[in-house]
Amino acid sequence: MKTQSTRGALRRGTRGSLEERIAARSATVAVVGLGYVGLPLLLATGNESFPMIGLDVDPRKIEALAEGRSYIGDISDAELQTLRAPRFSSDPLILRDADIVIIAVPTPLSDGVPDLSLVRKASQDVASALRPEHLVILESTTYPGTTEEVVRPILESSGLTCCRDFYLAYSPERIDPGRSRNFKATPKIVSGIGERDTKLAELFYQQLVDKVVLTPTPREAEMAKLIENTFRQVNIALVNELAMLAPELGVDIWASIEAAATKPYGFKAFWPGPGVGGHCIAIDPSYLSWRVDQQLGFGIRFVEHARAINNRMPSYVVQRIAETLNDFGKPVKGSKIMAIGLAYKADVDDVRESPAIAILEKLSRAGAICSYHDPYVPSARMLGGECRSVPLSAEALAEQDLVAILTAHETVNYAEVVLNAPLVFDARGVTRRLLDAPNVFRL
Ligand code: SAJ
Repeated sequence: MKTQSTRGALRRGTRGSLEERIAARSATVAVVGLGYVGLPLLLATGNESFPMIGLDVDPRKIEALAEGRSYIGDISDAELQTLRAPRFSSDPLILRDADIVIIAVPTPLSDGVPDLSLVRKASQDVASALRPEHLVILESTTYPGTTEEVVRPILESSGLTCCRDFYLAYSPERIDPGRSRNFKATPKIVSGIGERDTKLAELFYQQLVDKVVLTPTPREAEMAKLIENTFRQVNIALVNELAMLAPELGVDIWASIEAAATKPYGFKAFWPGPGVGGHCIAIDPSYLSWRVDQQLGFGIRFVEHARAINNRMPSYVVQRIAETLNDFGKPVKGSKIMAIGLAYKADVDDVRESPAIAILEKLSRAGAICSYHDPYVPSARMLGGECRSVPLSAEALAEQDLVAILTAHETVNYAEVVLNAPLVFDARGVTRRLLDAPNVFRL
């Protein structure tokens, strides 16, 4: 147990070992990449009294943070302003002042192939400032082998040796955008290249979360994250495929899933939708399938089929909307169609990979006159320009030919939508509890 005098000495900057500085929370923590993962992580370290450094290549982010302005929906300006003297910069050399450096940059797909360019760039930035006793942790979602085969060599290009001069670990992010899930209560998977690498990373995360889970090597930790998100992608695809078959079987898929969800064990409900957006579920499973294909020469058919099903949903929803209008003697061409919800999932402002945008683009190309209402998305670049969210009113709804519910934001009054819109196509099942109105059609 650290005596008060030791803690005091460590706080006053007496060096002590890295272990001692982590336990005393005097170790300076730098986060590279201040997006929806990095900023909450920086906040969590600041809340546990670690001195913090935030590094990002985007000067606008650095400027906003320096002024105490948050650009992440889940983090308020007030929370940012509680941080004790954080340092923000776009200059990698600031990392020399850190003891722990965490890389939390995006890992997108480029033409369907994993793109580790941002991880490589961040690793090079860290290598340029690497010094003995640095602990480097990768949090970005990636395929098994990345920490060891991609990050480690770049860091060792500094001339320092992993597990001897500096330490390297992997810990997948578990930030859940749009739901302010308790960071501390979410178990953290951790694994280092060597024994001390693991112990240092474990000790660090023990200061932030209630439960740290170790895996034998970083590969299992990298794989665990992909399993988590592939599980979601495959199960979402399953209910989407069943939703496309259900009408032919005369089945209300929503009622069937609701009934199945009463099973108290061995089942988790997933719900059909207009497609899978966001930068986790739509992307992460492809890292796994690509890696398997790269190493074994074949992809994971489950993942590839699931991706194909989910990617087909926007076209399927457009087809259903066209059929609904047709049943009422209205062609898509010239019809006024308003989308309720543009964000990729409920109660977030993020439109990346949003199926709602794909659907509006398709309808617009078919000649529909498209608009949208989204309380979280005031404007969006689509339909060949900048579109603004239309305020929701009885008049705005009544003048549509059809309203398509594409994101299930909690704050929207769906009864009002059903009452005033001539036709409603509900791709999120939010009208299930409403009166069975003759103008409502569901996925
Ligand atoms: N979706 C469905 N049906 C479902 C669930 C989701 O169509 O039953 C759609 C959503 O509308 C969205 C997409 O899939 O377009 C992804 O939704 P998501 O709920 O998985 O949300 P994400 O992409 O923000 O996933 C994140 C992930 N967190 C991390 O990767 C750290 C995921 O692991 C979390 O489980 C998820 O949040 C969560 O639980 O909200």
